[in-house]
Amino acid sequence: KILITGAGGQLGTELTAALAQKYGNENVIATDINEKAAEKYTFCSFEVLDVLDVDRFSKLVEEYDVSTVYHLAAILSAVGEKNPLFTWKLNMDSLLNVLEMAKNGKIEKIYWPSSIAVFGKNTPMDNTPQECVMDPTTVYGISKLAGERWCAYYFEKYGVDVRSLRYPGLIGYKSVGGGGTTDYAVDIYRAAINKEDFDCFLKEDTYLPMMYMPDAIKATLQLMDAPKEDVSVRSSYNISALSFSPKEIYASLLKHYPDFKIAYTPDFRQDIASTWPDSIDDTKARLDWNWQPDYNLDEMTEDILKHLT
Ligand code: VAH
Repeated sequence: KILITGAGGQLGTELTAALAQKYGNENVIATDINEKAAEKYTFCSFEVLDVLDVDRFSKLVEEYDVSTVYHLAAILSAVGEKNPLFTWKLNMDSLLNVLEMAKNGKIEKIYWPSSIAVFGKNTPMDNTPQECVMDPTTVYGISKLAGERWCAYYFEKYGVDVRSLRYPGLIGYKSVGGGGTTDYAVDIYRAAINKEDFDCFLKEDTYLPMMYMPDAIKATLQLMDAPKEDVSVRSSYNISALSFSPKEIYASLLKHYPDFKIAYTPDFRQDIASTWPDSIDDTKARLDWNWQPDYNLDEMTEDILKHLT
């Protein structure tokens, strides 16, 4: 059985549905700290879970006979800056708890998302390599980088089968962003469709690596399906699909909504975005488990508009 934490979040909403479809509704347990997330889970089991509650977490794992945990619960980059110490505690303690459960033989396999937020000011910005200088500036980024090292440590020392991707900004239409620096690219579609003007919190020329949610789901399932011996990276894989600026996503929407208007009012999130790469080199993922994205920017826009209108 598969247990997902943070199942009410932007990624959790879509990944849980995909896992239920692939492995059967009866084999999936969605959990979230927010009981309102239960509304999304009429098709599978749902449990309220605070990932810092170690006792309840291991009880659920036992009760449901869980073998795989997708540990998605985390505080993201922008909101994390409002409460740095708690962000560190939540992101780190919860991961270590899951890794310990695997080390102690309670679960067999872990998926844990990392992020391009592990990179920083001294990281090469274009085609950022798998291995390079990593000097994150946000607590979220620091926790993801430390988390990556813990994952590699538990794999090397204890043979824990933990797998991870450094997601770029994820864009989907089925769920809303959770307080990240890349959320503008999710919100801009709703504004265009609702015929509202859009105020962007990043400058027009801020390039960031991004990915359409179906590609993120595909990559995650592919990595988790890969034979153990093919997974050569046990910290976290660089993974790439798109790279665009607010100006370019706006241009992509203008083709469908010629009257759509945008203004740029950069705030503290601009400072975060400025330290992240423009584009990512994901050669390792392509070589190890045949990663290849399906959507470019215009295809993503067309698909989102088709579903939302
Ligand atoms: C954030 N969307 O902005 C997340 C992500 C690519 C960064 O991890 O915090």
